[in-house]
Amino acid sequence: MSSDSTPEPPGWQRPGFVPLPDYREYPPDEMLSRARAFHAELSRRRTVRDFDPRGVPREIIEQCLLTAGTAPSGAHRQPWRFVVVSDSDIKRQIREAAEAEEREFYAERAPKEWLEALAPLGTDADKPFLETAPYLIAIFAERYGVAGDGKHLQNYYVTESVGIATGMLIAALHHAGLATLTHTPSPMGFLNELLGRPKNERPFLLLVVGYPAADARVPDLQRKPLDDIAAFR
Ligand code: IYR
Repeated sequence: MSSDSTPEPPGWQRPGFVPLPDYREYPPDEMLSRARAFHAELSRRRTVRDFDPRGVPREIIEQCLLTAGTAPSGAHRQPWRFVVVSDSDIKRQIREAAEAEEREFYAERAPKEWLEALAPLGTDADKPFLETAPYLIAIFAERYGVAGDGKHLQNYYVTESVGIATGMLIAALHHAGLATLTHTPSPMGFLNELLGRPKNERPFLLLVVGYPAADARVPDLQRKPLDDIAAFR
């Protein structure tokens, strides 16, 4: 590409086209049983707030991150960045910073209506799981890329792309047999500082990952039936 054209990410090469690799078509009855089995599998996922301190082999996390990285993204810019924290010092610092924000949230910032909406979940400003769980995955959204010559490179549909990748990560971790908690201390700019991330990366959420505590309890929630979440026209 000539130098006056739009900047491209380092190492970027315009891809050629190839025949769709490895698509698998199943007979409709098999599709239905696969769809049912996948729903049954993901139905068992519950957000957990009490974690066991047992460690989890890093390779499992790496595999799940590779799955997250298969998400579609705007212009295939893959604007997700995952920072996996297992170091207990860094976890403690994250807990301290998150709890400072949360104390303000629960005591001052949160409107009454929001606190009422949260009441059934039993959450409060104490976040011991940020130290108990073996892994915190800080997910960042790369707002723009930086080309080799330092020029900013526009990313597209960043929030959508990172949201999709995060959903796939949660599904992958669940499928592997791990529990997760999507935690969104707000604001969470402290993550850039503690994890040394550049300013083109916006903290998206903090995923807490590990085994559930043996005595973990979860609210007895119901999921909306199909008619409430979907329409066919
Ligand atoms: N970030 C706070 C509050 C909170 C907000 C929502 I929306 C939740 O679904 C759960 C918690 C906290 O983590 O406690």
